[in-house]
This record gives sequence, C-alpha cells and structure tokens, in this order.
Amino acid sequence: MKGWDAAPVVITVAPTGAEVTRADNPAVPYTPREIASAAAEAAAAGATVVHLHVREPDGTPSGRVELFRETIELIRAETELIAMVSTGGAIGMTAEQRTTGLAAGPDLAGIETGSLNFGDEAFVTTRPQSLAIAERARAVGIGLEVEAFDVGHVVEAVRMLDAGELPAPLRANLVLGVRGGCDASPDGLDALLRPLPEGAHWSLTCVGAQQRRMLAVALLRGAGGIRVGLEDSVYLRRGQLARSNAEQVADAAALVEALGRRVATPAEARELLGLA
Ligand code: KMH
Ligand code: ZN
Repeated sequence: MKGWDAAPVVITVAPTGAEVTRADNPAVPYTPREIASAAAEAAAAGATVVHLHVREPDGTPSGRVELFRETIELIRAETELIAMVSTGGAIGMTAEQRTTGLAAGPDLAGIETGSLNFGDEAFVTTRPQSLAIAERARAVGIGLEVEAFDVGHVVEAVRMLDAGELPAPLRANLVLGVRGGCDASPDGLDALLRPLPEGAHWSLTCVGAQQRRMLAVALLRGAGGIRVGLEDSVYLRRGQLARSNAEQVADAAALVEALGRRVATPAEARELLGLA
C-alpha cells in the first residue's frame, strides 16, 4: 500500500483571478504577456499547473477567447505548465463569457457544480450549466477539475461522476474561506473530503487569514495538490503584500518540503492528474 503522504504535491498557481486589482497589489498581472511571465516565474518556483482568468488591459475581467489563446500560447512556448482555464469567470458574467476559455485549447478546465453566496453577491452555476460545460469539455478532450466551495458542490460532483456526467477519475479543488462557502478550518476541510471517492485527486485553495495554516493541514491530510497565487491572496504574510505570484509559490514549495513532502515535477503532475 502506498503511504498517504507518498505522492508528490502538485502546486497550482492562480496568478490573476477576477476580483483582485492592482489597487490591492501592484503585482497583479493583467495582459497575456504579464500573466505568462508571472506563470513562467511561478513554474521556476515549483508550480506545475496554472489556473487562468484573463483581463482587459485595464484589469476588467474578460471572456475574450483571443486573450485566453494568446496567454496559453505564451505559457506553452515558455514553460511545461499544465494550462487550466476557469469557467467560473467573474460574478455577473454570462454562461457564454465564462466558457470561452474552452475554445483556447487548454489541458484542463475548472467546473463549478453548484452555487453559493460570494461575499455580498451570488455566484450562480445551475445544474444545466455544469452539464453543458462538462459536455463541451468532453467533446474537445479537455480534462475537468471541480471547484468546490461547499459540501453540496462535492456531493453533486460525485453524483455527476457516478452518472457518467463527469469523467473519472475525479479531480477536485476544495476552496475554503469564501464568505458564503465552507469555513477555513480543519473540520471544514474534513467536511469537503467526506464525500470524495477513493482515487480522487484533490487539492486545497484557502482564502483569508487561515490560508497558510490550512494549506499545511491539507498537506498533512495527504492533499494531492495545493493552490496559491494573487487570485486567492494578495499577501505573503499577514499585512505583508506578496511581491509576486512566484514568491507565494516558492513559499508554498518550502511549506511542502518543511512538512516532509515533495513538490511534483511537470511530468509527475501530468501523471497524477491523469493527463499523461
Ligand atoms: N471569480 C469567482 C467568482 C473559478 O475560477 O472557477 C469564481 C472563480 C472560481 O474564480
Ligand atoms: Zn479562478
């Protein structure tokens, strides 16, 4: 039997997201060139997956496929990163705007399997929308990673898996600390882990003050991956802005090693995520 801590850890970088701006941290990348450079620096620091949103030049969250294409092209030319597009987009985007990244030829796409309050707003993904994304990804051979912000999202993902609506094996990124979603605590993590089937590849994202401690808890619970990046936090430590995405990735990689685990290489990440 392989030990619970035997597998190397896949580090995902989420360099830009849709909510944070340069007013929050001047290092937030906006253009394809800036996002690709941030991704390349993050790859050198240990990241093997890049979770992508795109922005207009002024920082407005965008669904323009040309921006996804250019960003992925630059990243592929410069790194071995696994390119994942968000289909969560930004609050208020239409289903069409959220899914343009699927046409840009990524390796992976995120998929939401439910809705939640997101701070003061509602982040809505209906079941027909999830099914449409899964079907489009299947048709063009793009892998999926479920972005689960609460227990019901994991339960629904497992139902979809059992019904053949999501491809096996399941990949799930568990997100703690969004206001409206699961709390950032060890019990919160256990609640999201409970419905996951044997063989699922899971990673942890945590937003807010508990980020680093919860990443450590997840690594000690055998997480297959962890995610950091300016999308999730603009800080390196409380009150200390991160200088770059790469600085956060280097810090996450040091945490992995400090806890006696090892950071996955690009080839290992592909194998662990079933993309080899
Ligand atoms: N921007 C959030 C509303 C995802 O990428 O899948 C959704 C989000 C999740 O960022
Ligand atoms: Zn995202």
